[in-house]
Amino acid sequence: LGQSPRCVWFTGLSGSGKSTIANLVDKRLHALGKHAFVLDGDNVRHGLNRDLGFTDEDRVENLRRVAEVAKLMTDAGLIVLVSFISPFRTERRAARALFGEGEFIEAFVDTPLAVAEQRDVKGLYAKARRGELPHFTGIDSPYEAPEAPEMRLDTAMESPEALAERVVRRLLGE
Ligand code: GGZ
Repeated sequence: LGQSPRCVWFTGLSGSGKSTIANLVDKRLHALGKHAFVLDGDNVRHGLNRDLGFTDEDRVENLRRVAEVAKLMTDAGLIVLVSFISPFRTERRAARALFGEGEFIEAFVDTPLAVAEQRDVKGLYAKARRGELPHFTGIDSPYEAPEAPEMRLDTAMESPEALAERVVRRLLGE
């Protein structure tokens, strides 16, 4: 394949732009002939993790399984782009521990709550504020920001395309 297997672990609030950036990285890698795969709520929470919700306990189990699947995928030689809120430091650290030195890239999609809530593309923040979505991250469930991520992606400063390009360059070792 001529590629180093890696796990890029995107973390950030709902609506921060994780999946947008991960999907752009995926497209760009495919165009370059690299084999990548996006793991996100859409393809994991509806299948493998359909038994899990959004309590702290369920998120911990969600992320444990996602990390194990990501590890299997890198064992198969893929570049895995993981896109989950992953709000807890402990679970992100546990995910990292499955991978070898340099294989795990934590990418903090740093969009402040006020900005994500202002965008509210899916209307989920409004619902959460009305009390219709309990345990919503940033509203009544915590988000622990990474302290030393390999990459900090500031969506207020750069476009999703520019941020995705930075991730691709890092993956290709440029
Ligand atoms: C946070 C929730 C919740 C609650 C449903 N809290 O913007 P989205 O819709 O597409 O992304 C969010 C997604 C978060 O799932 P994750 O698997 O990434 O979370 S975690 O890593 O914490 O396990 C949101 C939707 O699911 N969603 N209810 N209560 N986000």
